[in-house]
Amino acid sequence: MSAAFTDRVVMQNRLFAELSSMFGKEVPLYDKSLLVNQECNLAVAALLAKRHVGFSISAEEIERTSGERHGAIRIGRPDEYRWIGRFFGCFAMEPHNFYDMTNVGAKSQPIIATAFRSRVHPDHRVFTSLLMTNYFDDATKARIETLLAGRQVFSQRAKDLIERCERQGGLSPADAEALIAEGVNRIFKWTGKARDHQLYQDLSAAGFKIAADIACFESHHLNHLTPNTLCMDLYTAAMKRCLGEMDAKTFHGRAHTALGRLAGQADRDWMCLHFKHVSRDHFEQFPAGTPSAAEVGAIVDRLAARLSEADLDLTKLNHAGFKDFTEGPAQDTPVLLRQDAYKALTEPVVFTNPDGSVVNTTHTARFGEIEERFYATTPKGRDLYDACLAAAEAEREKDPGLAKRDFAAYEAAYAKQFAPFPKTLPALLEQGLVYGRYTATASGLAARGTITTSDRWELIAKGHLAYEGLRYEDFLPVSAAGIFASNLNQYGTKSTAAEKPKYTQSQLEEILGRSIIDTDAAYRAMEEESLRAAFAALGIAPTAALRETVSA
Ligand code: OOG
Ligand code: NI
Repeated sequence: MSAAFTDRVVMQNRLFAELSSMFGKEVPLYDKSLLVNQECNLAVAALLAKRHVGFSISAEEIERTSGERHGAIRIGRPDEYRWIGRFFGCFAMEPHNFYDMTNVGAKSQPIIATAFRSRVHPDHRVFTSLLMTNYFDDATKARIETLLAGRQVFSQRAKDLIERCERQGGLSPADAEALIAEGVNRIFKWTGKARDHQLYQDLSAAGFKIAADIACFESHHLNHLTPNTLCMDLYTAAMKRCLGEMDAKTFHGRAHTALGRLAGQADRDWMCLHFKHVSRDHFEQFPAGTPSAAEVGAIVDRLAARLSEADLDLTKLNHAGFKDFTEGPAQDTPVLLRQDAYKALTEPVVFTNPDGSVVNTTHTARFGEIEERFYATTPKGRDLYDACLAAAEAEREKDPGLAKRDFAAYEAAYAKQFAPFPKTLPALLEQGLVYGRYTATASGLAARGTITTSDRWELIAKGHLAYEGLRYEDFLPVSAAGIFASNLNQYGTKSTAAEKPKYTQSQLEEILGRSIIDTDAAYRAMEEESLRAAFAALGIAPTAALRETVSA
């Protein structure tokens, strides 16, 4: 019976492919940004071929690795939120982590959220916000809720398909396509139609553009889709160049710096992190090389020439420029994730008012993000990250214009605050700052019975144990807040309720009707499980060894 059902991961890939094509049609700049990303990733691949002599990656793999990693939607009503959770459940995407955006200091928004993704080896995720109407004074709350009460984002057909999937344990290929079509043609579709212009204006004027974006529209329109870059600094420079914000000489300098740094950073650990679908054994085949300055220069020249072709002249497309700086860790610190974006576009919208009158106006919400993912931190690593980030942001606040005026100085000042972090995977693992996955090697298995140590690092040094870093698959609330702030062109908001409510994970779980997965525990379990299995394979007594070895 179950053989007749479409594999949920296949469904997930199909959903994202359809969303990408929908969003590309809706937003021409997005489609072009995908192309710019692909060209940058090709340039990175050319560099990697020099760094790992003989390494190559097919055009198809480049396209796959340049594809969408996440999207974001914003929901208005709790009952809609539960339907969305059930919708993603059909695609094996489950809620991971609770993000309280009402509680990120000056950048706060009236939002709580979770992200839907697969548990293991996730390729895609959707950051899903819920507007908290009790963040507002009673009168505003009532206006928002009244307007939201009148909309029907999920069709009866979509609900039937979700219920069928839950009942049967899967969907037939035809039903799976039908559910994807519901997503693309209705649930996540941009309609350009909105309601109640007065409420929209009042919310926007009070600083609650995000609430206006949620309350006044007819669908959970996709707010952004985020492809994956292999080199954040190269991509951001390329986009600024194509958007007309950076001259040719500056681009050359930036691209050269970015690729030169990458040549230093892109060891085998980096390769495993960035090409998750390729095994470490594959990379072991290629001897390490050192790309010369001339070789890097040639790659930059080729990319620069490609970017200056007419089809990548983005200056004439509707755009609002690129963000001034990248969110997340400094470029030399491979933890968590780095994110950047072109800013939200101003797009035409038609409002229909309660009295039937029509207003033709514009709305600014949809933007174009990019991400690069690194290692998942342990609580100790996360605390260090939070401290470094706070220091780096405080440094930035002292001279907010520096990034635009003197980018190299800005970068150096930012990186300085992340100096406490080691920059390589073995050092990060050894200090217990990131999570790893361990496997017994062939020579370790051959030595079974003669192994006397249970020390992880000794086993690695002897070649008995291999390691890799776990990639961070989740989100960062402070980065998200920075992206909200930049795109809304508004800093944070303050609650206008008589007393600012407290929001909890269990509240969101109640809305979803299920528990939210705590990803720290999940990463930890993956690390422990890998060690347990590796030690068992090596014939090392697991309990005593694990007690000593697993990072606390
Ligand atoms: C969501 C912002 C959060 C991210 O990458 O951190 C996010 C939104 O703008 O609705 O997508
Ligand atoms: Ni995002």
